[in-house]
Amino acid sequence: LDMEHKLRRAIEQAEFRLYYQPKVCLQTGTIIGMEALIRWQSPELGLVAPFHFIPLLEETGLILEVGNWVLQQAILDLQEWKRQGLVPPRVAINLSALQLRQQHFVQHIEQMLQESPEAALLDFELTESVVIADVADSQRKLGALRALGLPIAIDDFGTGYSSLSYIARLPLDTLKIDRSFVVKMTENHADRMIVSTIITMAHNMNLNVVAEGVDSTEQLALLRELKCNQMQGYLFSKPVPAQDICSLLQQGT
Ligand code: G
Ligand code: G
Ligand code: NA
Ligand code: MN
Repeated sequence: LDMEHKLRRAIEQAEFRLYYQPKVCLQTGTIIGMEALIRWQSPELGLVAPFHFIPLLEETGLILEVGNWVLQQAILDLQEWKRQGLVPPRVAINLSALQLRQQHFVQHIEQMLQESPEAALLDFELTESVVIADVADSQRKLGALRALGLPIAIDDFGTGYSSLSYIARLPLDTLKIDRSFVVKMTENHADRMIVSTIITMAHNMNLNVVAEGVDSTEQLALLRELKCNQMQGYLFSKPVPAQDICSLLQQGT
């Protein structure tokens, strides 16, 4: 079976799983959000990371179907956490270009909000390339999503080739500093300057700023010094299945 057939079968057989990685406030140490990260539990290949299948889902358009599953599953998980008496924080959903470009994407989200109040706890992460591909369309749709109360983050910030003038004009809430800068920040002056500059710029633009891929206490200390707002990374937790989030959320309350 070629990869596309395997992925079509994975959809039919419900082989996708949603993992969650907490985002932590650097001032209080509490969990203030989680990123939903898809995995493929393949009978032949084991647990497959998105890097190996998202590009093909995007090329084939199957990402629309899988993206809808991600949205529905996140809502089901939020409902289950609430049923257990937990107070879940916001769940960030990664959006591919094809998803945002759908004509009725905003209406689809509006409908989800009407059907399940938990949808109000979603927010969205988009890469620079996704929003820059059609600035007018992004401006309209991101504005509409924010008007519905759903925050927007730019993911992997600093790695794209986008014009800052576009980024500055988009309706946004958060910049996520790409892991590649954070990882080298404590050893490399240039990377430290990039991280520091992104944090300052975010604050000047009234945006929240999250450091991705934080995996050492040295990085954490430096990010605190630089007044970064939040961190996400293995230092606090790797991405875990929905049921494993419960103990993390209980510790946090
Ligand atoms: O979990 P991991 O670090 O391997 O994820 C790598 C990347 O895969 C993420 O940064 C994100 O861009 C992408 N990704 C993860 N989950 C999803 C998803 O549900 N939808 C889309 N479109 N991309 C995702
Ligand atoms: O959406 P995005 O591609 O930025 O997803 C973040 C990816 O980075 C996820 O696939 C996640 O598994 C991974 N990740 C998160 N924290 C860390 C970390 O501290 N170290 C490393 N190496 N990877 C991380
Ligand atoms: Na992301
Ligand atoms: Mn990212």
